[in-house]
Amino acid sequence: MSRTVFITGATSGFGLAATRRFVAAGCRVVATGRRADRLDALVQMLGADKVHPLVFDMRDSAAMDEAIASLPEPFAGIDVLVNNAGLALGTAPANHASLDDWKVMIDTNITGLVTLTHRLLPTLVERRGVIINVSSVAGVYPYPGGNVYGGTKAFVSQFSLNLRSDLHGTGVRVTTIEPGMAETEFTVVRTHGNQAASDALYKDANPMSAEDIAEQIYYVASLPPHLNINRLEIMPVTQSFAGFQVHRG
Ligand code: NDP
Ligand code: 8X3
Repeated sequence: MSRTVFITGATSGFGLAATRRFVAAGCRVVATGRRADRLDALVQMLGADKVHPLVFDMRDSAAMDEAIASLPEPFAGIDVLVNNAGLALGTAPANHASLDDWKVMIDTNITGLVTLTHRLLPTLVERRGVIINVSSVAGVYPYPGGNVYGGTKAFVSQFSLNLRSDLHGTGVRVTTIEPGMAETEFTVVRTHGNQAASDALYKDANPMSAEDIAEQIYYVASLPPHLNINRLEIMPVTQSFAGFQVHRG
């Protein structure tokens, strides 16, 4: 597969693993994130002809525009957009949560994602491309402390379905990937840097790995052009559902 894939959040977790997976399959990757040193290391590892780094914050639309405008050939012709950059902040119930945390999640997971999608849609339509949006089971199933994070991911899932409707007839494919528990830097970020809490969460849980999700992203992107997976929900075997809660008294 020789296509150009634009992957947001390529400095860690799913995005990093997906970058490696697509390059292994012969693709070029535009790899984005805020941590320039990590993107530089990716370029060193995989080659400047394979990976083009773009350093920008998803919440800064001017920086995003400038970065996209700077893309050299052949990285400018985007065939696949993987909207992966995102985060959860906090696990407190809504009445104790930080409003600042909520705004960062909304600005990154929603506003950043739709801004980038809007910017790249003309190219994606022209090239009959693929859009893969990384949502979450948290956008499908409620859980205590999921409040705004789950809300942002519900937005991502519904936005994806609506994109499919609007892009009807263009040949552009749109898929939402909705992962459950996967061990990345996600929980360290969610807990504002608490590595011990992250280790405790995943200990003996046999969670999914970044590579597990990268493989699904690659699978979706490499389907024959007449097939569209609308949503792909995936969990580790060790994770399932708990029931409703009832408060008495
Ligand atoms: P990581 O924390 O390992 O990676 C997150 C990536 O997003 C990093 O590359 C980070 O780059 C980037 N990112 C975050 N905020 C910004 C920003 N403001 N601007 C630019 N880039 C940003 O987590 P995951 O790999 O697990 O998460 C990837 C996606 O998967 C997220 O959308 C997450 O919500 C989702 N997800 C994760 C699950 C899990 O259990 N791990 C399950 C379901 C969904 P940098 O910090 O360098 O900017
Ligand atoms: C992250 C998955 O289950 O931790 O999106 O909310 S979960």
